[in-house]
Amino acid sequence: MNQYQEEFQVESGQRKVETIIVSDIHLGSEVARPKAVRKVLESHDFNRLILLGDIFDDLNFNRLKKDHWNLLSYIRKLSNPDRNKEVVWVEGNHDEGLSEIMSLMMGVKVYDEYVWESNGKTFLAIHGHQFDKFLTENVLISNVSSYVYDKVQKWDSETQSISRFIKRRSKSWLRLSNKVATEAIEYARGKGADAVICGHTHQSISVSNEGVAYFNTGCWTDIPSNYIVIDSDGNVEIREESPALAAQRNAS
Ligand SMILES: [Mn+2]
Repeated sequence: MNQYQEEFQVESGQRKVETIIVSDIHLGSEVARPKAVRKVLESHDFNRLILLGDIFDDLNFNRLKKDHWNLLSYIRKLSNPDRNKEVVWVEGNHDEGLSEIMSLMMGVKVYDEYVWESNGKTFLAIHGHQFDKFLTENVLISNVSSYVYDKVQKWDSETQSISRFIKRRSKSWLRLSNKVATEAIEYARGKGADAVICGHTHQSISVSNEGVAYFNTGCWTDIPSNYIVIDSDGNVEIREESPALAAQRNAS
């Protein structure tokens, strides 16, 4: 069985997990992939959904297309108390200020950071821009560089090889990714957490340092996109969307 078949089998039946975490969907931007996000959510049976920030790209709701609203309405349905699912929104730097209004509209609780326990382990979810004050303003999220990156991603939408190359080779991106990891681990240690989960850097990685584990969800603007699942034993896994899903990129 090759990797494609394995992934496909997972997709064809719902996978049972305790928690699923997605971040950096950037609804409203040209490179958002709301249909793909919805498909991944639908392929899992979960008790808790954590939207780990930058679900929106900015405050301009006019940029939201039909598919973008569809994802929001799907999330609203998930948060219905009858569904018995906990839906948590952790604010990112792009959706700061928006989350409150969306929480009223969608019945989702909004947090700066969110702590929970699973199988005796303490988990902390925080978007990650808090560990990136200088770089946020000057490199990744600066209007010019994110505008340029956005355009490159759009133009490069067929393979995304150029965007991925830029991300892998960019020294500032690597610095950002490492800085957020290091500071998040220190912050989590101070809070007595065993594991910390961030988004923000768009780079899915996992590292650990002296008993504290760090995981980054990656993002939903690159192909293939990444997300995190945590099972009831507290095992954390960074997953990549299946090739079948990624192949539908043009449709989403
Ligand atoms: Mn961010």
